[in-house]
Formats: sequence, structure tokens, C-alpha cells
Amino acid sequence: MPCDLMGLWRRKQGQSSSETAMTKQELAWSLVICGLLMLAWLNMVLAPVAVAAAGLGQVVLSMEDRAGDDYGAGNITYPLHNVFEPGLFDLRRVHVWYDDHHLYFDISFARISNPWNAPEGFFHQLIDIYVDAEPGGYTQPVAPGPGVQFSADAGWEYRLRVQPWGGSQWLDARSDPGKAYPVEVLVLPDEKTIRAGVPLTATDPPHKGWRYYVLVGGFDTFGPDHYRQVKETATQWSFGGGSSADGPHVIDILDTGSGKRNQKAQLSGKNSSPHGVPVILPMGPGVSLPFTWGHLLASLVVLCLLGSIFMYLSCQLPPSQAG
Ligand SMILES: [Ca+2]
Ligand SMILES: [Ca+2]
Repeated sequence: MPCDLMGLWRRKQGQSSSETAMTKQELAWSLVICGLLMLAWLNMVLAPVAVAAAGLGQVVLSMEDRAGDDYGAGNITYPLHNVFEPGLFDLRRVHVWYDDHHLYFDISFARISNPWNAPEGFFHQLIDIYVDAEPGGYTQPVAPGPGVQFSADAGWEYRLRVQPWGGSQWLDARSDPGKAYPVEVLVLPDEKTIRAGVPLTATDPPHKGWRYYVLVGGFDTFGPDHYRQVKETATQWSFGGGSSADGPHVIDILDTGSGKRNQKAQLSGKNSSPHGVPVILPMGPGVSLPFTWGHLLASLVVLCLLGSIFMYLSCQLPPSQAG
């Protein structure tokens, strides 16, 4: 037992228990260290949620996507031209909220650039968010561009399309034909978040039970449904590492990190349809964080340190105070 060893050591040093008992000053410092460790842990693990929830309005979804998974099913590489800087297609967070007038989608990336001065403030990203808002709905995308389809038990009713050079829109597909509404799109001052504002007149009231398919591709005016193509080998203007000409042409999706819900599993076709097209699973509802080994390791380190400090305090208190 560490306590006994410490006691033996103290007796060997000829110190009485009253001399070795923790002073108030030592106790105060130990509590301060405990507090700082807890704050550091909370800051690292929970800060993204706190930041997401800090905005005005009602939050209906706030989810982080892991860093560095802008590789589709695992093999996709960026086009070779130097405008395709690392991180442009690495989705990092999707934050959905509303106020009295709009439903906002704040979509964050590792990097945003605008080499040809598109009026929206970004050039490269093409974002489709399909929303499962009620029972029924569609399992196919609006057009074949992304090369994926959606879960049969979570068909979609709305689609948000976000792209540069105009054309961003909210599609309400509950009627036939569907109704499309133009959407205002801009880049927030953090220069990493694209915001799309959907007028509340274009949608039923959002609620926390909605589920979302978030697809990130490369924008290409000439691509199928404006998706930049993923080919077997990268060229100046095409992604590389694709397995089929039919796609998928999706570089990142909002996903959790495990099992069949993992992005690699979804986009590699492990949940594929009878026609071999990868079936994507929806995300939501609520607020969550992805599992990362960094979070787990940091949590274990903090717990070990707190446990050690607790044991040290227990050993240092005189028997009458230690209970
Ligand atoms: Ca990502
Ligand atoms: Ca992802």
C-alpha cells in the first residue's frame, strides 16, 4: 500500500504524524490542481458543445465530424492543381439552429478558400444536406451526382443544396413537383464556416427529431449535378482513388466513428443497395461528439491524476480527519 510505505518512510525520518500531516496551504494547492485538471478536461471534451450551444436561437442539431477524413471510403486523394489546398473538403461540424425568421445551417470545414472570388465567399465546396423530417420520403438523391443513396427507414423530404455562383436552394419534396426556394449563403467571420439561411416560410417548423444526411463533394460547374468527379487516378481537376466511374463522388460525410456507421464502411458499400450503390445512414437527433482516441487517452490521464491526488490526500490527513 502506498500509504504504508509513506508512513514507514516518515517514521524512518523521525517525523511525527502531526509534522507530516498536510498543511492547509498544501491542501489548498492540491485542490487548485484538481480544479485545473478538471477544467482542462472539460474544456477539451465539452468545449465544442458549449460553443455550439452558445449561439442565439434554438439548436436542433450540433455534431462534430472527425478531422482528416476527407478521403471518402479511405482512398480518395485531392486533385493535383495547387488550388486544392489540404482541408478544403474536411467537414468538421454541422450546427443547425433557428430564430424567428430562418433555419440556419452552419457547416464548418478545416479550410475555406475563394481563388476565383465567388460572391458567396467560397469556391470549392458542394454540400448536400438531405433531411428526414417525417415518415416516408425518398431514398434516392435528387440527381445521380453523389453516387450514393439513403436508408430505407429514413427517407428524405427536404434537401438543402449549398454551392458557389448561385444555385443554393432548399427543396421541399413533399409535394409533386417539389417546391424550390433560393437560399442565401455566406462565409462567417471565422473563415471556416459556411452559413445557409432557409426562410421559415419554406419549411415546416424544425424539430430535434429530424435526421440528416450531410454529403460534401467538390464543386464543378461541368460535373454531374455539379459534383467534381472522383476517378481512379487524380488529375489536375479530378479527385483520385475512386473505385467506380459511378461513384461515390462524396469526399466527406457527417458520421460517427464506429461499425457500420463509420464513414469508410458507409462509402465503401458495406451497407450497399441491391444495385451496389452505397447506402448512407442518417445522423441525429441531438448534440454529440465523435469518439476519438485522443479524448479517451486524455480522460484516462486526468482520472489517473485525480485518483493519485485523492490517495495522496487520504494518506496525508491524520487518522482523526481521514475518518
Ligand atoms: Ca471530417
Ligand atoms: Ca466524416
